[in-house]
Amino acid sequence: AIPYNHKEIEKKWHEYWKQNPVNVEDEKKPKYYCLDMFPYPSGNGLHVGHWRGYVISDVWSRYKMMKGHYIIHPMGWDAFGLPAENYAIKMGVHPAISTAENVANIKRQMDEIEAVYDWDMEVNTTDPDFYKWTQWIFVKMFKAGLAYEKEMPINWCPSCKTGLANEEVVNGKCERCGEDVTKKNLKQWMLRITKYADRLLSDLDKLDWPDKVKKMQSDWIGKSYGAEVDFKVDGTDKAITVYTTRPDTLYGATFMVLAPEHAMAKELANDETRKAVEDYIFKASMKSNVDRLQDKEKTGVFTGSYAVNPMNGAKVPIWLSDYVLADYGTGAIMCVPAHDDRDFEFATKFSIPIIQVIAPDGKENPDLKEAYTESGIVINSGEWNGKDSAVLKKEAPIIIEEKGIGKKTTQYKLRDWVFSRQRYWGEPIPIVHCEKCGAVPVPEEELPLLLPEVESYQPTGTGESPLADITDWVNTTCPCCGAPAKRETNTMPQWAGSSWYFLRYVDSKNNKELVSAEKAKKYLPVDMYIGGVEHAVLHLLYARFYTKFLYDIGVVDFEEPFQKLFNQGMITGKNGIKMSKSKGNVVSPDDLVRDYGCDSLRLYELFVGPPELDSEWDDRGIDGVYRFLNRLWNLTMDSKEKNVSATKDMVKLRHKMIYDITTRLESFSLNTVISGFMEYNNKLIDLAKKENGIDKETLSAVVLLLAPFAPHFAAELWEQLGNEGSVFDGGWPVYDEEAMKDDEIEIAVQINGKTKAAILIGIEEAKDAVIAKAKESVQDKLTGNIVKEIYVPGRIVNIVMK
Ligand code: ANZ
Ligand code: ZN
Repeated sequence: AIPYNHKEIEKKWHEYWKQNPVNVEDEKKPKYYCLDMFPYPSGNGLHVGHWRGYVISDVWSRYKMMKGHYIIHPMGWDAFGLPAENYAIKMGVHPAISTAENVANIKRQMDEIEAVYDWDMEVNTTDPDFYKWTQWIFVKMFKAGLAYEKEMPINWCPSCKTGLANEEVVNGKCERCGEDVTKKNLKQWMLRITKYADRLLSDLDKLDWPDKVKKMQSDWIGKSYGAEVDFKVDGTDKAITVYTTRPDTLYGATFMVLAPEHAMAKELANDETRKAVEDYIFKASMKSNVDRLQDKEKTGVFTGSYAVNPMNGAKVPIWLSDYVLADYGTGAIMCVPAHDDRDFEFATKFSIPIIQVIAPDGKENPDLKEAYTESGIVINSGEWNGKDSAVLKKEAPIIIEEKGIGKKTTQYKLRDWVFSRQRYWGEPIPIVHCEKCGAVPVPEEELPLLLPEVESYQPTGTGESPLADITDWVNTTCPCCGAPAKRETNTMPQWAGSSWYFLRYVDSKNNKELVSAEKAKKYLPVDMYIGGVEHAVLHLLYARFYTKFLYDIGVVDFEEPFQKLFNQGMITGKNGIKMSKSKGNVVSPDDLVRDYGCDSLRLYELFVGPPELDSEWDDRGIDGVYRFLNRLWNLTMDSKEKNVSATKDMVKLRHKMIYDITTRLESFSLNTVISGFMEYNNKLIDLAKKENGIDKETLSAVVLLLAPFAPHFAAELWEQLGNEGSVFDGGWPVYDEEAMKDDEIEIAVQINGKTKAAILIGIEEAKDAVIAKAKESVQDKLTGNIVKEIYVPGRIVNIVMK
């Protein structure tokens, strides 16, 4: 028989499928949209880690295709952003040129994966025909009041020389380069994502996503209930409003703290405290939010003023401290040191009284060593004494509202999205600044507003984008009144294009609309989205926000872009170290494809470990899957010549295999699918030895099941077995539960409760016959008087002897 020759077979089918695509649209077929997170076209090309996600999504697409769907499976390029710009700065090559080169190279590498991408749908976020619509969405948001300008201290990366969104600051460091993030006061374009906070939170319930990711999003949105309470400033007619989630502790408020940026901070100072107060405010302005929250030792300054606790009239000192953030709640808090850790620390350091108002047993602890943050019985709180604090926590906001000293509130952690970047390689923000008309959007029919050519891409570091130097471009006229005006010179963040690209694939050449209503209805939304978990908050939150906005303005008729989400784990080098060029541990797929073939590499990408977990790459492991393909090949070719008919055992094995592979695949346990193939292959080989071969129908079933995983191999064997048409039109095999059933089972034979033997019985065999068989199997041990014979059907026979 002919040996398995991966080179010839893969070449043959690769060329054949170029002419005869397997995934063709058919009005009768339901669509299934399986999306990969599109890559950034970096100059380093693809390594075996990148292959993993693409193989997983291709296997899933081909499986759905064989189940009768027309597959939307597109690919494109997320090509704006810092790496291309940094490369341009270093090499003096325009980012558009290096990007195009990288795209061509990666596309060639992707061709090796043999994924069923529809390249007619391809998009590139830096293509003016694409970013025209990125800008259009911004203009629509501006008109809807969702894009606005605001001067405020924002996160600033001194190394990337640009402002960052809160989502891009991870543990106080720049998500991109790892540099410590500082603050800079800049006029920014902001997107009012907070207006969508409630919908972004409640719609998570509709999604078939990993719980971990949903939790990350809901934590980030961070909805909490509480109250705003007004404290009068003693000796004035002014009040300071605090935000609290613990109004049940109001009687325990022994001081108040304002953020140093609070509007009233300075006026609370008196001649004695003024100098210290102003110094403190200045120092705080130099720190980032994360530093402020993580600082070990609390700092603060007493303003010299007092506030009046509205519940009991007590006068409490007003302090400033940077552990209170200006842009959360009201920027002012009432402090309850007995029940809040930070307040406890602060009160201890500055010798402020601590009053306990909740106790687990209702008894005050005169020697409190730390804050008690649990619920309990209310004490030291006038008319509230004796209540359950958990109940009071819910009642207090209503009581506060009735007393007219405040109101109940809902609060979110989510902040508006800082949307401008002071960098070159991004979509220009389509706004013109006119002295008379203010910020005016570029008319929709004039989009795209092209990114002009520049001499120098270098970020200026001053907070202005390199575009600011191109006077010809900057100077324009106001679309509104015609007077001389200036263009906005900031660009959009890298996330702008990726927030909506998945909508464009299905109508990528439409120059009149972002996507036609007809195509949107027919092909969208995405049924399955596959990519890395690192995007859990950033990209996935932004994309959900954009989709909801486009729903609101009638572009699409669904509110959630991605029905199902799968996050694959990373492929790492030895010892779990991330694969990267700088670590020198990158494994290139090219040699492996040459030596073992695309099919073997696809199988090994899945076999290497559970797809949702990080897995260590070991080149030697690919041998195992290669050997498996060879053995299956030889079995098929041998059996084909012998042409045996199916025995009962073959039929049973066939249905068990279909059942096992399908259920494992459905639950995304892709590594156990591959090990399952290997186990069944061994069983088939054993059976073939006994029966002189395996029947064609069973072998064809193996080939069908294997087709999504090893497409060339399966297509070739499908043909070799003499089947008609394409293996991908063969339909997904179905199992018959009756045919799977074993007709014999093994049960234990016990004497006085101790197992002595095992016997095979028919599943429907009668009790008497089973007991007779059992006795026969232990005949030599039946030396006494049998007093009882017990049969637990399908399990054991127990013979009781005296
Ligand atoms: C009194 C109190 C007593 C509080 C107590 C907590 C425990 P979340 O759940 O995160 O919303 N807080 C309010 N605004 C703040 C700001 N701008 N910066 C720093 N802290 C602020 O937390 C809300 C709680 O955090 C509020 O409830 C407030 O302290 C504090 F035993 O008020 B609490
Ligand atoms: Zn104007």
